Amino acid sequence: HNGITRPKGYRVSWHANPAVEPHHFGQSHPMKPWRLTLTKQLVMAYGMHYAMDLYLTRAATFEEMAEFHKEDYLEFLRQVVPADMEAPEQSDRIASYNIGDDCPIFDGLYNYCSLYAGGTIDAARKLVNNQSEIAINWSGGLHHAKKAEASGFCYVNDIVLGILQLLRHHPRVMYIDIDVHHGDGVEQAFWSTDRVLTVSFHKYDKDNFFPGTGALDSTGPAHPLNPGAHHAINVPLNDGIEDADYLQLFKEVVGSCVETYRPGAIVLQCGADSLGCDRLGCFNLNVTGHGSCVEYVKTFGIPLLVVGGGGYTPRNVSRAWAHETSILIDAADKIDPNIPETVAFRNHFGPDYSLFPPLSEMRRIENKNSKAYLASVVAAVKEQLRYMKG
Ligand code: V1S
Ligand code: CA
Ligand code: ZN
Repeated sequence: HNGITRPKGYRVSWHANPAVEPHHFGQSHPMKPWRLTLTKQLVMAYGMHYAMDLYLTRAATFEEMAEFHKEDYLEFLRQVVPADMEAPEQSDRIASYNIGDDCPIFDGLYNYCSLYAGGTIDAARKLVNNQSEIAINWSGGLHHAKKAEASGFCYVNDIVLGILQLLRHHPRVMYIDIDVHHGDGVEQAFWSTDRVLTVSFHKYDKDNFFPGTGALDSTGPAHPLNPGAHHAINVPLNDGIEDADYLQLFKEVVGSCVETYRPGAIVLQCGADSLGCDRLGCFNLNVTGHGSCVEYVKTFGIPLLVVGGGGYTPRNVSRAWAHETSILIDAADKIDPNIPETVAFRNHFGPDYSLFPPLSEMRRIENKNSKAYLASVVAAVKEQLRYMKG
């Protein structure tokens, strides 16, 4: 391998189960668990696995998932099969759990959900037990799932389950979400507690972009009896934001939040659909710009749980998550930007075979975020943080 070794002074654990990877959402569905295979192949071709503790994750148990989800919903996920989509006697339940085109029933659905959830729960427990300072589960990050409802390709909310583990030891946990979509499921789960501060950066268009929530002034129900008031931070953005503006905004918002809130642990959702050229996204971030956010969060030296999320152009998802793995093990400077000859599925990375192709040049979307707009968002967040101090 290429000289990546361990002495870092902190431990990074990698939590994965290859049994997640072969699940299929269906022909035309954009979510491809196979992107995890591609990510792992890149990480291994660079030798990054030598610098982490590798854990084969178990499936979360029914009881573990029931710490957030309703039992009748989990029971449904456990027994439903694709043929039930045609069964008239099942149609009411299927509709009530929001199963459909976005969240289809596919073979092995419960296995898929319990494996990615088990990964995030295991990763959180590693941090809590002081056996790791940074724990990574790229198969997790499914931020839209609700207590008794699937949403936006998410069935079980592994992030909520991971945060619940962290809350057993840490009085305050901060959640940061750089997926292009609003992290509505996590926000809603902790809507009425001051023990979790949620911060989501996302494209916001109430009527034309999923899920249509996450406005700047949506900060938690402002009732005097709600301790969670002001503990949801939303950074709504328009199409086409570029690396430099995004990073500056990210540092100002996240920096002020960490300073004010002083979390004991941070959960970072690294949805890669905020990259340029994403099949569903509309931002212009490069792999380096996306990675700089991860690097900045790492500088706080606070126990860190890193999860995946969206990302619909698999070659770029795997580039971003491999690069971010190298940042987390402090080896980004030892990585050759030319993708190794030895990587499996190397054809996916042509014609450039670079870890950092200039995504924003390839399909540039007009930047609709003025400097004045971004400055006004930062000002509003800082004003919100003043309320939070109490
Ligand atoms: N944007 C988008 C999009 N595309 C699809 C889709 C396309 C083809 C299919 F065969 C199935 C689904 N669905 C959507 C969005 C959901 C985006 C979820 C993002 C998830 C995440 O990255 O944040 C985390 C993993 N759904 C919609 O826009 C809803 C509809 C309104 C339009 C699409 N149809 C299929 C359902 C209703
Ligand atoms: Ca987001
Ligand atoms: Zn997304």
